[in-house]
Amino acid sequence: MNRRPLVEALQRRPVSRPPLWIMRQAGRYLPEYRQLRERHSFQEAVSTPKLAAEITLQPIRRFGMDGAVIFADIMTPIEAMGVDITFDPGPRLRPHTLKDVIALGELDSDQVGFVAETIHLVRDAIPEETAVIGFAGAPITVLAYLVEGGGTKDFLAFRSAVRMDPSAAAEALEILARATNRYLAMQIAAGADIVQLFDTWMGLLDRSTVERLAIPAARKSLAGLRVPRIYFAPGASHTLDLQPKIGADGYGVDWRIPIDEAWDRLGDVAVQGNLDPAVLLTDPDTIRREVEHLLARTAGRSGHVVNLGHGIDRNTPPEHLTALVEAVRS
Ligand code: 1CP
Repeated sequence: MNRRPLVEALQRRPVSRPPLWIMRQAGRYLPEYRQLRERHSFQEAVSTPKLAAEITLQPIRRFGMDGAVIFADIMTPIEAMGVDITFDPGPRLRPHTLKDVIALGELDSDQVGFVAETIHLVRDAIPEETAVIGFAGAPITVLAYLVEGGGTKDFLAFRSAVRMDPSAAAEALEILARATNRYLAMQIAAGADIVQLFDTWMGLLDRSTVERLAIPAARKSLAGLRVPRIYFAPGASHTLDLQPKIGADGYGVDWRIPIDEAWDRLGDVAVQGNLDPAVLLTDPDTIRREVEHLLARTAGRSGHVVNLGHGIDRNTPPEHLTALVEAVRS
């Protein structure tokens, strides 16, 4: 018996209204987050369960979303595997060869025990009907950061490394997929009701590489996990027909193509997202109009989760998110 609307929607069961959460809902657009970050570094906040839980709860208190996404980063398990990482504001690390990545070995779940502890604290503090959302980075996206040593414009070093030695890339992805699967299983054991795999940079790749490398790695990351699983790759409309091979329950879509068209390409699955984050930089009237358009395009389909087509922009006025939540619920 699970009465959490977000879980029900991802299982494509009837819900009275589409559930809603927002990618990056815990973070820099909230004054209470910025205030806490004046006293604590990003990594201190992530690795201290009381602080991470407090940040996770901030948007829930203000807006009452249907899901609370645990405050951590896609590179958190990689740090736990012994890689030195700093954040400025994105991850910065020594550039790794594919061989270096293969040598990382296994993730020891005890090294990310603070994430489990954060999940316990969040579960105890949120309403019964609110879902706890666990997450991880997809192997190809995490590999992109490892090879580049941080975020770059086009990830050319990563793309050329994959072109040069696809079999070493496959081996590195195998290592990362195993760690990701173990990390997500640990979050589910701690109480995560759903999990999302973020594949932010998959869309940089050609279809053939996606099919041969990115999709099998994402599939292995989600295999055997017994809660609803969402896969999200922005900028990847050219791969929507391939993505169902990952075997997720729901798929996030960005704002570049209409949600009903994306849904038709994905097939018989739940679908999340599609609102342009730029909409939240406009005004309440525009936000209401865009929400009406979105809901009109998904009317009659089961398994719709309202969300943005990528993370919320840090310059978003919090009142605009209130307008979005009210528009969805009215
Ligand atoms: O205070 C700060 O300056 C830290 C900024 C920040 C935050 C709030 C970073 C560094 N990570 C996070 C938290 C985070 N990251 C969450 C949990 C909070 C929530 O969603 O509410 C999640 C799910 C992520 C996931 C993440 N990290 C992704 C995938 C999602 C996406 O936006 O595409 C990616 C690509 C990252 C890498 C990363 N970490 C941080 C930044 C600023 C970035 C991206 C920029 C870069 O590539 O340099």
